[in-house]
Amino acid sequence: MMKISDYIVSFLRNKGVGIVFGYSGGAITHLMDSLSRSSGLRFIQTYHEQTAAIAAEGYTCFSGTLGVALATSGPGATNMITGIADAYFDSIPALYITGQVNTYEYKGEKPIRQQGFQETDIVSVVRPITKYAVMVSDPLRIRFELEKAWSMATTGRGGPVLLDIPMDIQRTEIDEKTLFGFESSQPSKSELTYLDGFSREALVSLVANCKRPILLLGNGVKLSDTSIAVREFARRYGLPVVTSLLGKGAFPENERLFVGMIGSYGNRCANIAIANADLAIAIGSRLDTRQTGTNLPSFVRSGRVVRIDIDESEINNSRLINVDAVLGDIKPFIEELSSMPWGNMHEDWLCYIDRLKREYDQDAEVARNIENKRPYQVMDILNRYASDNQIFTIDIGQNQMFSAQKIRIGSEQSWKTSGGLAPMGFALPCAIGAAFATNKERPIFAITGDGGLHMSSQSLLLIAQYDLPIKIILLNNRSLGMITQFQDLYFDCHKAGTTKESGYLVPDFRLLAESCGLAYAQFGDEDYSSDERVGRILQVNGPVLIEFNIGEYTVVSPKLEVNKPLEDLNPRLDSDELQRIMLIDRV
Ligand SMILES: Cc1ncc(C[n+]2csc(CCOP(=O)(O)OP(=O)(O)O)c2C)c(N)n1
Ligand SMILES: [Mg+2]
Repeated sequence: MMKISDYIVSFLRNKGVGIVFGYSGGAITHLMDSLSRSSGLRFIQTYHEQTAAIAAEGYTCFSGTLGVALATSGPGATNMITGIADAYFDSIPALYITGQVNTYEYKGEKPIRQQGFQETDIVSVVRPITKYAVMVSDPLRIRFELEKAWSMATTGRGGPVLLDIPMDIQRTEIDEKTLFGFESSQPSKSELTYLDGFSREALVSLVANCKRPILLLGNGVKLSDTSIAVREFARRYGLPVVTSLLGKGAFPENERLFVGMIGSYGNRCANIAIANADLAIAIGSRLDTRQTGTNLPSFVRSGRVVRIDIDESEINNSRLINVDAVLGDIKPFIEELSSMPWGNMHEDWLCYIDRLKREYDQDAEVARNIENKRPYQVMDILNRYASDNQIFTIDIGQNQMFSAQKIRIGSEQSWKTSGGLAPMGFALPCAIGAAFATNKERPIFAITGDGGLHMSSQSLLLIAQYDLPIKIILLNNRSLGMITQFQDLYFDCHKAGTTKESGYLVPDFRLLAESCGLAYAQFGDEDYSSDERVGRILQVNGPVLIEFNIGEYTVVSPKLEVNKPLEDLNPRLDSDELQRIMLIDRV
């Protein structure tokens, strides 16, 4: 006989999980007790359930197994929602376990709000943001539900799952031999399906006739672990590469073929390149508005977009009209593409890309359009001092876009940020998950703004407590910069809740760091263009919070305004200059 909470622990251990993140509470005490008595599985108390939920995502991305986070019923469970939603929108498998009141206390179908203390129907709450969520109210189903949840999280397009386990179920003694398992009814698909009249022959013809091909790499490339295959394919045929915000890192960004990140805050050279392409192969990217802009005809202006995606619903939701789609896994698609007649290296096109990069890469952009260069100079320093296997985790706001536009991810480095939900306070918990997943062996830069750091301040203690190899890079502009830039553009510079004058303050981060026993360094309001002192601190072992005062007025450039063509980013190029750099007519 075995207690169910012990059974759950042994299930997780057998799946290779080494760490469980979470926060205690009455309804989860049995599982916590089992965890703390187990060997080979460590519980990390995260000081906030949101930290646990996001750390689980970071753990998944760097561990090869699933991140697991647990919380008690009611407030513990609701505090995890932000992380769960984030995992859902960015397709990250993770297992969330919540405690629940005893089954005999649960209100069930009664038309009341609550019966047990801290009872909350978390399963109904998270249903739209999970791939699978269920309350385990029959002890005999525990094995089935664990296996089913694990399978749902990891097959097809990944995502979070939640098991809600009442206290009396956690403490039930069961005979393992009486438990039944889960058999996945979905056979894993390896064949490709060409959709809506598109065919392999049609793709061959596009490939054979294109003159300006480009690859657009999305999150799916990284999630499916196909970066290496995609890189080899791109190099073999000399195909230029752009990425989405989440696809960054799928291709080494210091190679000639890499053009940049596209989208609303894309590198100007990359947006112009994809506007001029005549064949864009979009791999594992859902082509959302932040990538294509809202002026859809400007996305691959006179050519076709061929997309491969694992999620048919995403394909059916396409807003672009020049798209052909293939449903299936990336690996066989790359194999198929590799066998097609790509012809010669497209040397004219590559020379054009070289020119775009020379004239419109982020260095050129900053030199030309940015007055306060400090945030971008910090990025230069990080590029200079990053280790070959550096992990970058990035928060939300201007700091995210400074990083995305300027950080150059090398072939063994990793980039992780949030795309769909984009919750402030993401970078530190994600870095914590990554640090535990990599056994503290890879150095991490966690880049954040003042607002995001304040929101995730519980993480500071955790980082110090476990001596995690995380350098927190704080870009402090004493404002919610991303929103002030929006207010400047659309509200006549009127600020509301985003600056000191409009009611937004920042704490003294030195005191905050010191109160957590975390090393701290500050760089004042100055030019960081060649700062070796920063480099020295970045190279010291162990965690540190490095605060950069970057001035209160910071601007991300370029930025695409609503309804503007993709290549016509703000600040806008003079129309003659823009037409001169375009290969095709803009009308
Ligand atoms: C939890 C949450 N609340 C609100 C927002 C909306 N939002 C997006 S960026 C931003 C400002 C971020 O400020 P800060 O962290 O200081 O970064 P900065 O833009 O100044 O670099 C806000 C409020 C959000 N993304 N997440
Ligand atoms: Mg800020």
